[in-house]
Amino acid sequence: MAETKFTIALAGNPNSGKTTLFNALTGSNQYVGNWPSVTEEEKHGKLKGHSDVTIADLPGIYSLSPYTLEEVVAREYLIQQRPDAIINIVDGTNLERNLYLTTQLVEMGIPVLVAVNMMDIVKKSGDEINISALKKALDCEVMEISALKGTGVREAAEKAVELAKSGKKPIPQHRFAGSVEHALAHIEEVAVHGLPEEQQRWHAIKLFERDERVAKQLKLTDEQLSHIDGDIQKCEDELDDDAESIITAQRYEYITSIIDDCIKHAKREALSISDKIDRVLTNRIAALPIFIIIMFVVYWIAMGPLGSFITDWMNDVFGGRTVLQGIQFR
Ligand code: BGO
Repeated sequence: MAETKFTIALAGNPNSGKTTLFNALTGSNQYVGNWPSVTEEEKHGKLKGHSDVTIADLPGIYSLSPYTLEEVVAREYLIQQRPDAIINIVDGTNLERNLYLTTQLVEMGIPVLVAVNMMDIVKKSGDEINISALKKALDCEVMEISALKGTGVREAAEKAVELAKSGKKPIPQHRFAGSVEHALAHIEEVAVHGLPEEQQRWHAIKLFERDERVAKQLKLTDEQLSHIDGDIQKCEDELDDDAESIITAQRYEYITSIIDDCIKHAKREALSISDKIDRVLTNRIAALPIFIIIMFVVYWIAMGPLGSFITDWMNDVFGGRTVLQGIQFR
């Protein structure tokens, strides 16, 4: 009997450490080609110790919108090929930016393991990432790794294999604000109810964002399109923004709440003396009174007995009188 094959896609932002992780997972066991119809490099490799598991290295991307070649290639692969699991590598030193892609990947109905990379740097800085809180907030597996040092990589790979082989099709749990959910529910009913349940939400969100590629792929009728447009328009009027911006803003609100709950930043080094002085002198309320006091002290010194003494001394020592007389005789 032929062995069942599994595929795990590796997705992440540029510079998140994807290449380093791909090399650590596959060793020299890789082959390189081009993605269909484009010259974008396609890399695959067998997972070390698992001859039945292939790792597909997707292009580095920030989101799954249809605007760049890399994003189109990555999302077409995820929609059409539907890998058995996704390892989403995120840069732990820059979680806020990296989680934007994560929130979209977990909507695809494919099991996701978030590998929080660069943990060697995070730990050195004293910051703390609460992995179990992150797991709960994202509703997917989360593990910490350092692709460069090799720590946690094997454990993360084994967990991803377990997810891939489980055959589970996760139903996305995160919800947007009420009026968006209302529109999404209508869109699901009108346009995507024929798709497998776990794929409906991602497609409905893309249709809400007026993603033309997805509308074309689903071969929607004019009647369906105008029905959907009515739902989107209603929501846009209510929230006074365009649909794509509504989704983006609400994703960032969600990410901000995750960051607040899951990251504890270390107290940064004590301020230097000059920083402390700057803080007082440039304080919004205290700065003007301090300036007036300093000017008064300068005036008092210049005009009082101390001022006269200093002026006399300057004249005697540096010949001020001679200089002044010289000027008068000219
Ligand atoms: C350079 N920890 C640390 N400290 N660094 C890591 C880790 C980690 O866990 N993982 C990756 N890096 P890519 P993409 C570099 O190349 O895999 C580093 O774009 C340098 N190069 O070593 O390329 C990794 O594929 C000179 O750093 O990411 C690499 O996703 C000086 O993160 C960078 C400093 O990794 C990006 C770093 C000439």
